[in-house]
Amino acid sequence: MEEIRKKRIFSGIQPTNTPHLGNYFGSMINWVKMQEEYDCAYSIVDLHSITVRQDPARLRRQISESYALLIAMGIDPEKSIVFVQGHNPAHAQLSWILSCYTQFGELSRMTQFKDKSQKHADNINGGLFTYPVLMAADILLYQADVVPVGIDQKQHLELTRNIAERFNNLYGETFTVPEPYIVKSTQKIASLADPTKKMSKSDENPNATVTVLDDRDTIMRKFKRAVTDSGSEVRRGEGKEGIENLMSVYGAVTEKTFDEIEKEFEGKGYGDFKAAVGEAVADSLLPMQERFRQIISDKSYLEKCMKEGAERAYAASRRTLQKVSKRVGFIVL
Ligand code: ATP
Ligand code: LTN
Repeated sequence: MEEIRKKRIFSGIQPTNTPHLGNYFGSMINWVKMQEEYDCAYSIVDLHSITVRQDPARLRRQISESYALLIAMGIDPEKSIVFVQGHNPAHAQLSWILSCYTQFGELSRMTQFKDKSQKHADNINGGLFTYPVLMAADILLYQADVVPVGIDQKQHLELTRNIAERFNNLYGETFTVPEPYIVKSTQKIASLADPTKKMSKSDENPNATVTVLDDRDTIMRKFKRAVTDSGSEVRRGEGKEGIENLMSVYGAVTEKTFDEIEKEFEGKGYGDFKAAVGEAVADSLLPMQERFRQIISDKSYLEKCMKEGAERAYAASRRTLQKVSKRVGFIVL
């Protein structure tokens, strides 16, 4: 009997800084859960990160730390393919090919490009512009069915689908057309300093983000200072984006619904609620932080995992690259 192929999951994170609660609850927590049912591949996307200037020594450290964090979060490197994007040259190769099947106009419409070129006006480089094509290559190389991400990546996923469909129409079925997997309640965790903005790794205000490696005191202090409205009731509503954001975080940690949270904090003020969110977050991150410290201090284990991950990633993507190369008319040796 033919074995039924498990669905393939692919996702990535940039090693630009320590992951924050937005990355964790918006996306990475689903990476861990999905391992049970699917064939997963997860990548530290170092090539993407240099679209913004990085300090080399710091970037190297961030790549190792991000990789160690994935394992500490519960991603099993024996079960899933965990690798550093730059360790598999097929990503850059497929990206070049796909860039010839992506229109200038399509890339000009990408909001992340527009945002980042405003933010880094002195360095609007070609990589920043073609960033989404590399992301499409990441996903399509592994024939991914589903891509768990936050809402900010939805537009890039749509472009990926368009590129895949265009290529398939021109050359016959080559790529699986992927679906995004976005969990509504945590699709956009907001900055603690400005609830109208998303929590972002590149935010310069340290009080805007809680990273998954922050200690308990820091977490408590940041939640205490989180910007909310001048009211006092813990509930959703117009002008209460700050409180709603904290409710999303609390809900993600405790698996409680908004209704349950409103009931739990009836008659209590923002101070009590913020302290409860801080405690719950700190408690939930503690086991991961302990595992992280063990893994990051074991350099040979990390290197072994990275090497095996790179080999498995290459093996899993080789056929797609060969197929694409043949279809466009290259000679494959
Ligand atoms: P940067 O600020 O450097 O662009 P980032 O904080 O957006 O980084 P990424 O590495 O680009 O982080 O994203 C990793 C994953 O986390 C993606 O799936 C992204 O959609 C998700 N994500 C990022 N920020 C948030 C957020 N505030 N809420 C929910 N998901 C998020
Ligand atoms: N572009 C994403 C990171 C990323 C990604 C991917 C996510 C690069 N390649 C492939 C999912 C699948 C970001 O900026 N958050």
